[in-house]
Amino acid sequence: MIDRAITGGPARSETPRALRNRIVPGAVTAMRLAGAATSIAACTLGDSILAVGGAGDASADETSHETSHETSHETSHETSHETSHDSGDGHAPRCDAPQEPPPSAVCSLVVDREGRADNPATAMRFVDVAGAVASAGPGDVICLRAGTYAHSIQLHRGGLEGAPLTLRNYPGELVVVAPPGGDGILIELADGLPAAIGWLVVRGLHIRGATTGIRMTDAHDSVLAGNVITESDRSGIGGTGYRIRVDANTISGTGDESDSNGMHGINGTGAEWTVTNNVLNSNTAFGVHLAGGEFDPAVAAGPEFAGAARWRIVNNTIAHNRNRGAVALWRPSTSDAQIINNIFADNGGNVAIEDEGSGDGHVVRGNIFVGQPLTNLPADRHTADGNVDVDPQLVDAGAGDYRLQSDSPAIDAGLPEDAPPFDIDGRARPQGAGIDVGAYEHCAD
Ligand SMILES: [Ca+2]
Repeated sequence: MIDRAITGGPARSETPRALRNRIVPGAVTAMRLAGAATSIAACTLGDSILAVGGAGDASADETSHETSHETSHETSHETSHETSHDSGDGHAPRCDAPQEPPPSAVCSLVVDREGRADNPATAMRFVDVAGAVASAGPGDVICLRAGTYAHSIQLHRGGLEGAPLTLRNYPGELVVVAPPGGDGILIELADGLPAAIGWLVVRGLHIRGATTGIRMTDAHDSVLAGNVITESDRSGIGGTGYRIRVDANTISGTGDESDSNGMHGINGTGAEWTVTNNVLNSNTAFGVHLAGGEFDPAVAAGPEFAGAARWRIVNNTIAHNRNRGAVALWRPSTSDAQIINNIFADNGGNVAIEDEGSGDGHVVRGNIFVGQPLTNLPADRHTADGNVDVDPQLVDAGAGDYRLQSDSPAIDAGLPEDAPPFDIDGRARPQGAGIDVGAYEHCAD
């Protein structure tokens, strides 16, 4: 519900558009609170900067250049970090991860249960998430203030192309979603109906102990970025979707170790997912499970929400998953996967990329793997080159630090085509002489 005491700002209808012109997309991982330094100013996030985050965030339907959460960085919205990091003097971009934009440039709705005094004057304030979702529309950005939200959150309405609806943490704040039961975030138009919902962004949330961390039913053109999902009973991210971009998330500790199936980092059905810059570690089953299936109009809103065709799995680090390998390709309708520039380290199962009766057309290139063979895909169903069996020299994987040591063979060893322009921390790629393999771009500074 709206806290009417604080809604004295601009008329509701003016807010989203006004903000849209100022919003800087992304900056996501900054929310990994840790590394965010002090360079907000350097990023000059002024009114001149981009067209909405939205545009960028909606980019799941766009091309490869915006595979990063910092998307934005797309084309016409240039002004972001690229500029600030490359100061125009021709030097390589600096190592600094980008800073967050100020909340006033991001949030059009704020959920604040405590009545803080520093909420942006232009944002409508709510005391519960459901109230904010019910009032939000295309182009809106709902920011949750710090704290633990001990309930599931359902996004039952979508955005529009170029004007997505965003649910995210208040910039710089730690937001934990920890339902006592049920999914953390549920993206679903209505219960029980095969209906599509689209143009949504979920960003910068920590989701702990949910059934599935983020679950979708027939979602399309949506972005899940910069979230930290731990100890889901089932998968970290799962469901049916089309043109879903899963970028710069950390998903770990899913499932019950006694069950080797169904408890994956990412478990998706539907076409054209882009999975980039994620760290998927210590989950019970696979890191990424491509769950193809046949289209049934009684249960899916369209054929694009069935099968698992044309996924791009690029620059992820998938390690220490317990009972299964890094990636599974399930059923004949899983076809034409591109699996490029990933690190697969010491996962369970027999092979890193497991064929489970998949279709053909898969491309496996430029990956580093250790601890098990790369794949059991038949030669006539995939092409492979540039994959190397070597220890990637991670900083301290046992302690959850999957960055690269300074002598890692993954440094500058990646293939530039299709690599996301930013890494999991929002740092520009490449640093140094080339693209690194895995989720992190090594920084010499
Ligand atoms: Ca590099």
